[in-house]
Amino acid sequence: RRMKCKLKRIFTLLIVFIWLLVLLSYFQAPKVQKNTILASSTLDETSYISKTKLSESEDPYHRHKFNQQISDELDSDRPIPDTRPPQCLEESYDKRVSSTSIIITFHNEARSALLRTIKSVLDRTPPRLLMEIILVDDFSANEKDGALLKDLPKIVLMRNDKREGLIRSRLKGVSVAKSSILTFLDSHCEVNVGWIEPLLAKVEQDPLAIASPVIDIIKTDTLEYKASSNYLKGGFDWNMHFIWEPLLEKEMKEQKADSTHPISTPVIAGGVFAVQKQWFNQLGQYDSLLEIWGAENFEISFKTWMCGGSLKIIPCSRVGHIFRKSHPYEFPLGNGHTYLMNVRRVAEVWMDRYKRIFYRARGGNMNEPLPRIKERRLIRERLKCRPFDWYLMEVYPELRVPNVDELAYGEIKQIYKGQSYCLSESKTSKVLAVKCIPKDKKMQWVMSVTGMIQNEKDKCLYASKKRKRISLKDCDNSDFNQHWKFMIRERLRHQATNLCIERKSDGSLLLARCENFSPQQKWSFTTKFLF
Ligand code: LR7
Ligand code: MN
Repeated sequence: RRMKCKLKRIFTLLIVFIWLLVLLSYFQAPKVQKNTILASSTLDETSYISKTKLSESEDPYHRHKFNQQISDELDSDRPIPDTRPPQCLEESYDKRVSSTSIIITFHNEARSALLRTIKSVLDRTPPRLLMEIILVDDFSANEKDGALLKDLPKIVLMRNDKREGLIRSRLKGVSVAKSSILTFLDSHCEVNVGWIEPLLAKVEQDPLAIASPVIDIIKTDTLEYKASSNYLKGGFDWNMHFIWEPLLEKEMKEQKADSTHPISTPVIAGGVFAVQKQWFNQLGQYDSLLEIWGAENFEISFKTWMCGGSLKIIPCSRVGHIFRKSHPYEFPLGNGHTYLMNVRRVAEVWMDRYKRIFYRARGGNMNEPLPRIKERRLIRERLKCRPFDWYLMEVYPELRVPNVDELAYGEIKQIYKGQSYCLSESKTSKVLAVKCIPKDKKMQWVMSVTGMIQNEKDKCLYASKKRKRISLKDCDNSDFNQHWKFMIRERLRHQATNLCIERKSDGSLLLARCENFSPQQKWSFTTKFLF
């Protein structure tokens, strides 16, 4: 009996021991990876990011123009909200679509942001669709920003031995890409669930299409991931700045009926898109003499449409992008000069006589020679591309094409204590300064070279010498009370009285003595021509 008792005790001990072993091995086991391709990485993320962490007194926006503090604290594989329209979840894509080479160029990117971009791709791209991630380090100050990432799965790392800018860096990536489909990404993105399938499906089924996702917003200050509107497309103003355009009413209806439907866009934002390599090559890739940043999105957009292709925004594909208020890096030849030369190269090849509208808006030296521009024109001939006229009529009919006798047009806007006020015709046919509504018809004005300021209903801004109120009258060029002059420091002067338009706090407008620095007298047009 004693024997039996002893055996029982040994037996219990043994069970406890086994239990302990099981528990121990559970805690020691490596955490299960979400995506099997990540398992082979040897990167120590914490030390990678902490090597470039902010010093105590440093402004978190100083280096990257977004909140680096918060970026560094976020998990590299943080969850983000699925921002696709619900209808997208019912879509299915051909299982046979080809894989893609993803090209990411970067120059002095925040390590945490770059890593999150790559991890989001590895986490949310089916391995069979991901051939490789080509990282092109555009001569970042710290070589290790890129070098330490080279052991992550599927990475192909390249580095420039001098600063090339994003355009030549992307071309360098393209030159080694193994897949037949290229996908470009900025270095501070987070791709969302299901992002790649609809992009690849689109360019596979329509090889002359370029497919862009909806670009969601990762906020500058909080890095919160937010859905952006499903009802926008890309466009430009005559200063050749990229803008987001609301959809036309009939396009809106189409989207509301089927929220998975690709949206035709006159221009792509430029950073995130998929394209067949063969089509990209046929189109002459990018102009390799575009420097640093800018205008390559216009080049690829204009020629894609004009040479027989199309640009689509795919609402079921979502990619977040950190938006910043200014460039976080230097332009060796200056930001303004670089952008001007880039746009000129594109305008001289693709925009025909419409390039003059840009030149009138931009001013500056338009005579600096553009090397090797002839080669770029040959592409247009070889592909027998359509004229820019056609593009404006068929692809971007909502873009207003100004006349040569216009001095300025668009909204007449004043920014006062952070609030924007625009001149607008009121219900009782008066003019008031009210909160701006972009593209609102009542707020659109055209100023002619003779100084008349006219609205869409052919009424002109008027003031009488006696009553100092601003009102509207039928336009009459011989009425001197309808003549205005745009003065330095952006004041609008009434020619008959030499007084300036001033906004009162109730929104009414009066003529007052012109003051050099009165913010209530400062007005700007959306687009203003210099000659
Ligand atoms: O000299 C440089 N070398 C680089 O490698 C300058 C930049 N870069 C890299 C940079 O690290 C980044 O990864 O190039 C990428 C794009 O540069 P950004 O992020 O400064 O550009 P952006 O987001 O301000 O601007 C948009 O327009 C550009 C015009 O040249 C490019 O097309 C960007 O890709 C494009 N970004 C997007 O379309 C994302 C959506 C934003 C919008 C609208
Ligand atoms: Mn960017």
